[in-house]
Amino acid sequence: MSGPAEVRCMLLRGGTSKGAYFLADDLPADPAARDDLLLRVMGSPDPRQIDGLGGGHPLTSKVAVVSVSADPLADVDYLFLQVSVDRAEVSDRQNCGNLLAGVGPFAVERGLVEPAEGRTAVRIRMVNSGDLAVASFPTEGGRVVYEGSAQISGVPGSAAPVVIEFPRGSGALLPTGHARDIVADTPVTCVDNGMPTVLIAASSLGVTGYETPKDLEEDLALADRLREIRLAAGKLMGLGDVENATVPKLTLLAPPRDGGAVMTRTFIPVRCHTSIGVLGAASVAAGLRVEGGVGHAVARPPERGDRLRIEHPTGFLDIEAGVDSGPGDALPAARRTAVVRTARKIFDGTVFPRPAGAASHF
Ligand code: NQM
Repeated sequence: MSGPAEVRCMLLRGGTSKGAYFLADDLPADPAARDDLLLRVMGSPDPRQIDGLGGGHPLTSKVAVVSVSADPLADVDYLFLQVSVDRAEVSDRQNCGNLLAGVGPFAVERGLVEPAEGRTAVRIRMVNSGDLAVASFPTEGGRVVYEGSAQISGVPGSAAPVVIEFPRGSGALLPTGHARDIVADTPVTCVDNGMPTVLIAASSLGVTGYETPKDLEEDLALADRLREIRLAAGKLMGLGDVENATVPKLTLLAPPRDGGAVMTRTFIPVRCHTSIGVLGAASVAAGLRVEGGVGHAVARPPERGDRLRIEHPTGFLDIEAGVDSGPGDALPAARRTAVVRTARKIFDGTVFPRPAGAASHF
């Protein structure tokens, strides 16, 4: 499959991820041709992605495709694509709330959205799920302001805050219809507040939940158990066969250590996240509020208000996630979610993909 020999591309850090951002018009319209091109742009499949833009980890092997939206409720459409590092696979089966932080700035940079003086709000339709988000960030003199004093764990220094709000999503908060299920002999809560996630008490897997991501990744017995849980939970959640899918994520829960509501270790779904995804955190936060869920015995969410702090391997993520418990036996539903992220333009230019048909040894 051949494609363009060069493509206009912007690299941005979005939250705790880094990705290549494209205008949809700059990529092939045919999804198979587009995905083939993106694999060659990122340097996949190769554990080091040495011949492309990817950084050798799922968190740095991401793509955002942005276009003007036909939806009257949105300014732009954002399609997220996870480019596998060591397999020739590109997946559109999940959203990414971290790359989402760069979508508004990118839309202004490319002239899709007119910036306001002071602050610009961009309404974004997340094509992967059909859900909406509104991102607002500082703009001055027609330009995006990236410098600022907001700090997020997992990113050195500070930058301008990008405030992201998610109205109530279209899907069910509890996709299995239960607050708790037993999957592969393990109690779990399957939750989806923007990211299908399986919550598991770390103690029920024989780990503390305070281990480093590296130590957890090296625990092969744990990896087998998590795989078994993921495959079974995926079916129960209506996701079908998730053997090669990037969802559901699995989040191990432990009591908080630093004044937050809960400590987490999240598998995405094989590598262990160095922090936590935005929508992953939204799902954890909502899941902790579910009466009878596995989080109840482990977490200490504040009694009042929607805001809570999720601890993770490199710090914490503060998030507001409201859940309505629903009358009688009705299942709880997510109300609104909001989070602060930062983003930064790293380069803007032309990327030269590896030629089509070049053999890979991996
Ligand atoms: O949950 C990683 C990330 C993500 C996804 C992953 C994300 C989110 O941290 O919204 O952003 O879960 O694969 O970028």
